[in-house]
Amino acid sequence: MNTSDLYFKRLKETDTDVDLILGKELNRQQNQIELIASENIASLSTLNAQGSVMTNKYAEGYPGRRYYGGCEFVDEAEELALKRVKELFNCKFANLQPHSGAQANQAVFLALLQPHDTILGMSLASGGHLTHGAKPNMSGKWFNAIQYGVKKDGNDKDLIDYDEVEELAEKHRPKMIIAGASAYPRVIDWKKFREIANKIDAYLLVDMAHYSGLVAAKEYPNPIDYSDIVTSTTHKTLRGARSAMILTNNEEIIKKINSAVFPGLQGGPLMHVMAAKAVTFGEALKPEFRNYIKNVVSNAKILAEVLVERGFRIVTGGTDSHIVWLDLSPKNLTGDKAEKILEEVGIACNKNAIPYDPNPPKITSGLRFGTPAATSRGFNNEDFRIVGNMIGDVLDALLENDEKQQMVSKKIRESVISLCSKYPIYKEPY
Ligand code: DSN
Repeated sequence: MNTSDLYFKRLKETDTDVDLILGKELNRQQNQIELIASENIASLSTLNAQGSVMTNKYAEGYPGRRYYGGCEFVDEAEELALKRVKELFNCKFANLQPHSGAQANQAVFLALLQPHDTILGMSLASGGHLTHGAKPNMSGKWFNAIQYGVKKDGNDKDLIDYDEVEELAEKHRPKMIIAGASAYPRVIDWKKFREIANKIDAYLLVDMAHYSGLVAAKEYPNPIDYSDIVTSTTHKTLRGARSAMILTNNEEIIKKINSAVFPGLQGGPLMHVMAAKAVTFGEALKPEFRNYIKNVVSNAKILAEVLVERGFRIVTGGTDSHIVWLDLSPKNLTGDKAEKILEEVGIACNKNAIPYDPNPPKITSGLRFGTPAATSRGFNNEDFRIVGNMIGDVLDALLENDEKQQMVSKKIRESVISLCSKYPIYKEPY
């Protein structure tokens, strides 16, 4: 494939440096198997909208209430995106202006909390997210952040410890409980979280960033009826524009959220991204999206199955989603080494701590895999069986001598390129 032909002709003519960099990135995406659970491949229509004339427009404010003239068409884009997202997630109100998931969560904090309030979220070490109260993040610095985790052993090993959530909630009486995660592959019991929040009269924020595509496809429970606020990115399983959203059914809360997003936290919304989000939601409303998500989940189940056959342990024992959380400790391997060797053969993933990991976060004993991106380009169950065995071969070779290891890596690199060539990430220029 001549990669630079896939870019706008003008860029190729006017800035060969950037065109070259973009071409290299396209080649990387084409020739690597992308297993980073938070990444996906946006459609050409999304890329068109996100690279459109709406990048030129300032539109501080909300549709019909802007601080600039000339907003009639960006208003149309935002209204359309709002209409579609409400239909998709069956909710009454939405704010689509946050630029990222972290900013969406910050806007919720600004709207509903005061500095030093107590919040209760899942710890990073148990598969939670940085913005749910981790120490280095604003959520952990500005609030009294208490963290819950997963069970250490027993039949429920690795599953969210709802008893602990309840005990911590009753002890610390947080103003907000946060549910949602970054590595947790199982269905989260939103109703249980609601019951706990009700006991102490706390807000319940659900950050469904990882699961929102599955929710849209009705393959994962919709948290909207159980939570006060739902946040999400729009580019993970939802496969769309790189951005975020806030949803609620509560009119008083949306008023506070709207003021918190603008003028509280942000200035001009990115209206080209708004147009692209309208495209994203339109695509997710189509029946084909549901089939896509079913394939994402069944591919993840196959990947987990093969990795177990190859002697690894899967954290939580399996998956209900797009995530496969691998425990490397049965083979005495570490996440940093495994991530690096997989990248060398063209398989992209990320090292990830496992619950109660004895290794520090920069090393870890685990890897996180996800199936959304490879499924978008067409990988099926059989392909994921092959991918699982490739991972097994490469990681097993780490236990062999250098010569054997290099031989296996070379062979797998060739197989990765050959598999990738069957599935172009974009089939036509944009
Ligand atoms: N960085 C994202 C992830 O990989 O899950 C979450 O923000």
